[in-house]
Amino acid sequence: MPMSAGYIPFHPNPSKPKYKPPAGAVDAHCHVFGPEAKFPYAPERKYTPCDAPKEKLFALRDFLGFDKNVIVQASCHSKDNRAMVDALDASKNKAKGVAFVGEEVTDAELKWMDRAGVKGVRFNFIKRLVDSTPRDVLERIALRVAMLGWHIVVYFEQAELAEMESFFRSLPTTLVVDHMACPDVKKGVTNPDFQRFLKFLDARDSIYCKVTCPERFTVAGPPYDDVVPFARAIVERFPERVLWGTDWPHPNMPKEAPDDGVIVDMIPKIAPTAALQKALLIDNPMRLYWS
Ligand code: 0GY
Repeated sequence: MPMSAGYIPFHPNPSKPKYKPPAGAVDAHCHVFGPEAKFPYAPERKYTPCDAPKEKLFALRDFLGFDKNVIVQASCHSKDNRAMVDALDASKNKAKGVAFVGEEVTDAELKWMDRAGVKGVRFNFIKRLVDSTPRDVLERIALRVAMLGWHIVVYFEQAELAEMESFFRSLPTTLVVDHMACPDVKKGVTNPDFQRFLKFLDARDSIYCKVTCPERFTVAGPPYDDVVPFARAIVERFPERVLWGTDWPHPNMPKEAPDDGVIVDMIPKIAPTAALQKALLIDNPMRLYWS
């Protein structure tokens, strides 16, 4: 299958970051796509990406100065988690995973993923990426994965928080919010949606937040300084509950492929001290994914 019209492949030649991550640093949000010949994309997908296989991900990890990855199942593979699990198996314990499942998933499949290093499931509420799943189905999945000690990653937009908040609070596991719940950077950090999101994080200490995807939210473009105040506000207020990731291979970018070296060079702007960087890149992801 050809890529979706207008789909922009990942950057062919990212720059070497000036920032050197501490030894053992984790890229806690990235994906593998295909290769399609071995792991076909799901029939119900909303886009067809370019292949982004595990070998490329591991080479980028080393080039950027990271030690480990958390590989998140993307919607183009839907509930077929084989490409992600294959990458975990090949990683020599340097990658853990987040799966996407339906309630038809069997206990044997959950056990297979658990053994491979899957630590969570993703509930994706972004309408352009997935069809919606009824909440009672999600609740049943949540109970099953809670028994495995997994967590739930939620991908949603801040404007929807008011409507979703009580559902999120009812879930029985640690939550991890993807991409700061997509802040509208034009509105500034004082806008009510972002402030409500901070309160949501405040209310329960078992909610983590990924300070990821500046390339998706920026208006100014690289080096994405307009996103820094949002990420930094979260890192400084919740240092023990933040995660960082590249989001490689950056699916569905509207204009250009981001340079991963530039994204890494944001780290000292959003986490200005060595202690914050250690929490963001090592302590927090190790606690969630490797302990
Ligand atoms: C991301 C974001 C996107 C895609 C997916 O599941 C997905 O296909 O996550 C997106 O297009 O916003 O997490 O990389």
